[in-house]
Amino acid sequence: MDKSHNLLMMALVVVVLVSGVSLGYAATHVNATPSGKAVSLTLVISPYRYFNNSTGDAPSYFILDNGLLQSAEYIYLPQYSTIDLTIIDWDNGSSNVSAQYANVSGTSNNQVAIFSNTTVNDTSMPQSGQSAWVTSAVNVSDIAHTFTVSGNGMNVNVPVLSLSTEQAMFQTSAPGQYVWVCNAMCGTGPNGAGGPMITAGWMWGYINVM
Ligand SMILES: [Cu+2]
Repeated sequence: MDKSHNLLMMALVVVVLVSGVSLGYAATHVNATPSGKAVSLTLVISPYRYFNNSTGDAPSYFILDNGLLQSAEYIYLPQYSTIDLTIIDWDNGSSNVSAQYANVSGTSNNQVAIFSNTTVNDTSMPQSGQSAWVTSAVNVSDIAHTFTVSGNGMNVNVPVLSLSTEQAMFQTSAPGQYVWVCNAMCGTGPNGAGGPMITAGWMWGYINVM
């Protein structure tokens, strides 16, 4: 191997190392991608998270990160960035929620794309090439949960229907700590406002914008 080949090899090794490191970093930290590129955030709602002895299982948000369900108590996102949000809801119930949360807000075009929901005239399994229902509002009685962020210039509301996968884009604003909540009364007690509704990492948590 002559000198130019050695140099070429070294350059290749450097490129592979650098891209490998950045890929790994981006995959494990949702806050790692520089602003300008959409950052993926996938949330999963499971109805079967053990809460305690008297409640048993209760619905809970999780972050899907690198193939693992992680606590959604803290969601880390980069400042002034486009977030490509996917919510996968395995919960088939619906919950009381005030009518304002039936409207989609703070996402691009104030819209959400809803796939494979059994209450939106789709009784079949999702199929390849099937288009989503893109909408700015849903029927309030179909809502199982919401993903709602409010305050300090970051106002997002995505109503989540039972057994659906939803996708929407939103923008983060300045660095700081924000709060996400589910406004549907999906918890315990007479109004459904207890248990997971008041427990961080279940139906509310923090968004740390870095
Ligand atoms: Cu909820």
